[in-house]
Amino acid sequence: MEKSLLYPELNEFRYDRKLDGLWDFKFDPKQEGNAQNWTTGLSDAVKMPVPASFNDFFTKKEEREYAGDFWYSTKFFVPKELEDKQVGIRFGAATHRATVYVNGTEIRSHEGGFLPFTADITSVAKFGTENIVAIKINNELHRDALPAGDTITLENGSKMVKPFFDFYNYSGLNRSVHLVAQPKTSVIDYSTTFDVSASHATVNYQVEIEGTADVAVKLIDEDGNEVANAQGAAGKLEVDNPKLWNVRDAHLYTIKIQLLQNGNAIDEYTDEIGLRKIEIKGHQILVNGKEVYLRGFGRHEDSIYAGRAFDLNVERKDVELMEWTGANSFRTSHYPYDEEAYRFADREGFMVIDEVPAVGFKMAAASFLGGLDASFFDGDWTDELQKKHLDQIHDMILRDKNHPSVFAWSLFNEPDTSTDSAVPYFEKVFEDTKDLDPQHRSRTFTLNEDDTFEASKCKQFPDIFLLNRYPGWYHKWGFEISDGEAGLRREMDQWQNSDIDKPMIYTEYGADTQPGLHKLPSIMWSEEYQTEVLEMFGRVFDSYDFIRGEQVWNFADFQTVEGNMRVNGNKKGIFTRDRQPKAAAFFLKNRWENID
Ligand code: CKU
Repeated sequence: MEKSLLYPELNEFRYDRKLDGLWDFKFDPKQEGNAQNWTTGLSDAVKMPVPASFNDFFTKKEEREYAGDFWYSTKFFVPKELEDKQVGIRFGAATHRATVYVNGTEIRSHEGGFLPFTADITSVAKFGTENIVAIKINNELHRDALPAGDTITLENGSKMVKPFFDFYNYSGLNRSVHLVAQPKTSVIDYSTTFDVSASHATVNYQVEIEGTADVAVKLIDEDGNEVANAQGAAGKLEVDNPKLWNVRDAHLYTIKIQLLQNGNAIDEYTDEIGLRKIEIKGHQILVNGKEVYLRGFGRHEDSIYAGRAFDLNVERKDVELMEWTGANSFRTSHYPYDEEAYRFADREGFMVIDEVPAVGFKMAAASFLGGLDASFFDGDWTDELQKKHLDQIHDMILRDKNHPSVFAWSLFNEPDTSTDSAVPYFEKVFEDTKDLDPQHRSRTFTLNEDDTFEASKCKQFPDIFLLNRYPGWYHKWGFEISDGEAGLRREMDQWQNSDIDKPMIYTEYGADTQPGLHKLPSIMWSEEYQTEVLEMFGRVFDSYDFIRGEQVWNFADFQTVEGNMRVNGNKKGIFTRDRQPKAAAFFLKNRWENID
């Protein structure tokens, strides 16, 4: 559980410098790194770009598929000016667990491959000279860890991961590494809530400080004008005629938090926030009192060469393509994304469902990928898993709570909710997380195909229903699709006739499609068939008023484990892995541009 996850910032009081570039890299299959002092640097290392997943750079299969410990190391310079500050190295993501050493001293460990953490190096840093950081990472999968899976040992001694989920276990330093410094008395966190009307907005803020200082807060509009200010660690900023953050029509304000001692500024932190009111009223999702219907995608952080590495170029292209289709939303399936993705979404006015990496909590999903058949929540690993799960929900909310784009927290993807053993686990997760977000956004999770209206024991928990459904693909496929539609309508009728008065968003539906495969009449895997599946779902969505959004699976083709269900990855992309449109992209664009 982190205390502070503010995004790094460079200003008069704070320091931020990326340590990205080519680092030394070495596998440690015999776990000899510590004994051989790899903590002070790696000999016989290969060069590895940061940020990147190591996997796809290699040509040897045992290297690409490597599971176990591996190390990165680099030298870095710490300027003398930082001597009186709190100095740290902030890792955006180390997948999945890591221990950091600086100048040979162990600093800290962290588990959770999709969230940042900072190693405080104040006491070991050498100022005005070169330092060395080494990080030992482990990418194994286990049932008591997020995302869930197994790690097996083959007869030849190689370890291998068996994910219970459908995305490749891309590993390494997947996001930027920053050398950061801030004053010893400094802002470590802040949060905001809003009271909003057309003519006035109140921003209620709260600032957390390390140490003691006076606090002054300013709100600045996009033209650089100060529109409100207040004093104190908690207070209100009053804004007349605010420019509200609206869906696909974003306006941002800069919040500037200043710490003072004896009237002198000693720290400053600025961030961009959006003033908006999100409400869930019956079946409706309202933003600033206006009904919103979500159109968009489940996505992955996935691209060629660097795997799961965050790449601003890829993100820029994805945003362009999402906007071209007329999308207004996406889900960060199946893990929290790089902070830059949310900053971009804030700016562009996307509605984001932010998902924790609680994926693979279902044995049937594992069995689909070649495995097992039992209820996940009957296992003896759930206590340990739940601790990590709660920890990562905490950190995701701490990190992302000030983004106007984030409108809901997805606390699981497709857990097995069909047995009573799931209920106590869900009760605790929902109870323990209810006050983490000062804005009290909706908390939810996606319901798998098997977790129908009748079967799911956990329908009482989410504030919004997220449904993943695959008629037309995993069942009732091809010429049987008309029965698939009939079955889907029967299920939707049950939801409609129930007294559950909440919105429903389809967060997955789709069909694997080989780009360039055309067939008349259609056949599964052809571009024509993908469009027919989406047309079928569109007809169903348009028939039920409680369905308040559609996020197709998936934005782009992405890499998965190899297996007899996948041809070089999951091909349900509306775009190819290199971001070119399949025929379905034009269908969706036409549909979404005509939905209000
Ligand atoms: C998607 C069994 C359904 C699993 N669901 C989750 C997602 O991660 C997968 O990629 C379906 C699919 O295409 O199978």
